[in-house]
Order: sequence, then C-alpha cells, then structure tokens
Amino acid sequence: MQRNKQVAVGRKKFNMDPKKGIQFLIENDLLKNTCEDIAQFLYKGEGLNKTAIGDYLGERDEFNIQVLHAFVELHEFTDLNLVQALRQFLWSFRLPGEAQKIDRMMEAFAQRYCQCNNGMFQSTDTCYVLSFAIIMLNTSLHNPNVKEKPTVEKFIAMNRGINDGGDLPEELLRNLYESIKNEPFKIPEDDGNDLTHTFFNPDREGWLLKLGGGRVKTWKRRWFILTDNCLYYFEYTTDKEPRGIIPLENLSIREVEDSKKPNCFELYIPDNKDQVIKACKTEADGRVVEGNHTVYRISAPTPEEKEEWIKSIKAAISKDPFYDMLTARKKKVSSTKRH
Ligand code: 4IP
Repeated sequence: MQRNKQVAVGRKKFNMDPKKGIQFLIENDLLKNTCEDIAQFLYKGEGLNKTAIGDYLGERDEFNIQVLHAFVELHEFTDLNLVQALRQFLWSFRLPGEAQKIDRMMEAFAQRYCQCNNGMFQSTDTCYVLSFAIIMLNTSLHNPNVKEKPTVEKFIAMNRGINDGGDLPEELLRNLYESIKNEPFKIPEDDGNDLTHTFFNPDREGWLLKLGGGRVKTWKRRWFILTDNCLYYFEYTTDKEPRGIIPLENLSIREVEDSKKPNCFELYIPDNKDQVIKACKTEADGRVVEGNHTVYRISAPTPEEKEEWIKSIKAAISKDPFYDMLTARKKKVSSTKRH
C-alpha cells in the first residue's frame, strides 16, 4: 500500500518536473538508477504525462541520452514499414519542440529502425530523411492550410537520390504514401498543436505596406513573399528581382499600434534595440546594399491578414534550426556515392 502510494507520488512529481520525479523514485527505492530501468518505466508510461516523458528523453545530459537509447531499444520495429514504426514511436511520448532534441530523438529512432530492419536503407541518414519526408507529407496531406496536396508521383520525385545517392524502391514509397493518406499520424495530448502544425513551414505572399528606414519615413506598398525562412519584397508581383530580402533567422515578430496605419506588426531583434537587422535592399540606382533597419514595420490590409502573416512568420522563425539540420542531412544522403 505504502509503496503504491509512493509510486503515485513519484508519478505526479515526474509529471510536474521529470528529473525530480525520477530522483524521488530512486531515493525511495522504487526505481533502480540504471538507464534500462528508467527507460522501462518511461516505456510503460503508466500514469505519466507524455509531454514530460518527451522532455526527459530530450535532455542533453549524457545520462538522459543513454536513457533515450535504452527507451528506443524497447521499441520493436522488425517487419514494420517506416510509417507503422513512426506511428508507434510518436505515440510513445510527445516530441518536444526544440530542434536539437528532435534531431537526437529522430536519430535514435532511425538507428533503431535500421537495426530492426537490416538492409532496408543504405544508411541511418536515409532513414532519418525519409522519416521527415513522411512527417511533412502528413502535414501537406492533412493540414487544411496546405492548398496543393502532393500526389504520390510528387512524393516519389521528392525522395529521389536519398538512398546514399540512389533511389528507394517505388513500391515502398507508394505504400508509405498511401498509409499516411489513409490515416494521419496520431500524437499524444493533442492540444491543437498536432504534428501537422509542428512541422508546418508555410509559404505566403501578398501586398503589404512597409515603412522605409530612411530619415524621412515613407510607406511603400510592396509584394511580399515568405519562403525558405526569408521575407522577400518586390515592387511588382511580376518582378524577377526583389527590392529587398530579410532573412528571418534570429528575428522576432510583434504586433504594434501605429498612428498612421492599421494592422501593424514589426520584425525586430530580441533584446537588442539598436542593432541593424541583417538584410539586403536595392538602391534607387540598382545597387544592392545592406539594409539599415533596426525594425521593419509592416501594415497589412486587414486584421485577418495581419494575423495570418504573424502566424506564418512565427512558424517560419521557430522552425528554422531544424530545417537547417534536415537540409544538411539531405545533402549528405544525396551526395554520398554508392560503391
Ligand atoms: C525609401 O524611401 C523607401 O521606403 C525604401 O523602400 C526604403 O528602403 C528606404 O529606406 C527609404 O528611404 P523613399 O523612397 O521615400 O526614399 P523600398 O526599397 O521598398 O523602396 P528599405 O530598406 O525599406 O527597402 P533606407 O533606410 O534603405 O534608406
């Protein structure tokens, strides 16, 4: 009785602060201080909050990383296709939002999958990249904001060359595509932020007003395009060359009131009032120079469009490091020569 009560207390503690919970259980001899035992406890997950499990497994601590590996080893992926394995894995805890953590966890997943299905992929990186292609496919097919739904042909084309320079069997890709199309990923504790939102890196375009950075500040109507984590602005929608490019890395966005224009928001560098934002712009004479804005103030035509732009830009900003890591791996798996 006493023991059960204490385990319940330990679980509660874990859900509030995973490290403290584990410590409590160990100190009270309810859990052995080995990564295998802790992994087992998390894998069973009885009474545990899956976000807390994800937080614990995502920690950078050497010990937590060992627990993560022991945890992944408890998953049996033999004879499961990659979508089935991902379904199981992504259901066992809540994937944290931080890029480095996602990277470590997916790396561990890919290793384990390849171990259980020897010979399926040329390398762990291939498995990692394909796993993300699948997660993005899930977003594209099931997020209503994505208007153009990729066909199976597009999915196959997108994954050319990812098997260390070679192609994966078409039948395999078709099966994975069909599986996701028929049933989206389910992840724990859906608070509206499901996977289709977590990995949604939207592109957007439209007319906005931008306040100039010169001495006399003028509002200019510009055609804005958000893509590849950069904001481009053009004078005309048909222009080939942008007038300006603002990389969104390290920027933040906030709503602001402006006495002259409605629906304003601003791009700024957090904790740094006077630093100039890294950007480039075209001078009247056509020269490309560095920008000189400390903030970019922008006005949208309607409150709805303002909200949409803020949402998309926020998503683009927060996902950036992860996309960089993924891009690096993609390059790796498509450039490796097969011997
Ligand atoms: C210009 O004002 C335009 O607003 C420019 O915008 C702006 O450059 C200039 O800021 C500003 O001085 P005038 O046309 O009234 O001279 P755009 O390039 O879209 O035409 P930004 O950097 O906002 O693109 P400075 O700070 O670059 O001079």
